[in-house]
Amino acid sequence: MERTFFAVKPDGVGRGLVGELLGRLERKGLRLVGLKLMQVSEGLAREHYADHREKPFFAGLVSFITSGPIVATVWEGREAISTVRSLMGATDPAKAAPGTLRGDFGLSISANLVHGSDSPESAAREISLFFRTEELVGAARPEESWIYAGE
Ligand code: 3AN
Repeated sequence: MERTFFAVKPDGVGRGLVGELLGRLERKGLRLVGLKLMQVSEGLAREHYADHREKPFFAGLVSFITSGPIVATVWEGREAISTVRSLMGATDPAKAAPGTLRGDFGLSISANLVHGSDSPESAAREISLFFRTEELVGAARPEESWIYAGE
């Protein structure tokens, strides 16, 4: 069982796509264990995107993610990290396959709707940046495993 961090960015919230985007993960069979609508501070944004601080688009990343509310979530399931990444589609929505979140709903590379952790290390780091332990609920309940695909 694995956990991953997933966020609907300000463009997804602003366009009214929260239900659609989270619904795709729910219908895949992932279990929602953390959820909050929040305004990201500049400090949190810089920490979240620390790996990108040398990139030319770093300032744009920080200003975009702080430009409006995001929906921060944590999901649990078998191979949750790679499963969410494949549901998201390629970073550039113009190249993302139809059927993926970015392939179906996006076109801009900077306003690309969603973020998902790309490794176990980034998942652990991002979950703890955005959530306190007590805000996460729903540790695996084997007796309900028939509800959730892949457990
Ligand atoms: P992903 O979000 O698919 O993990 P990363 O980690 O390579 O992609 O990039 C982080 C974020 O930086 C992307 N979600 C996107 O918003 C932004 N980004 C990536 N490449 C570019 C680029 N060439 N120009 C502008 N923004 C970019």
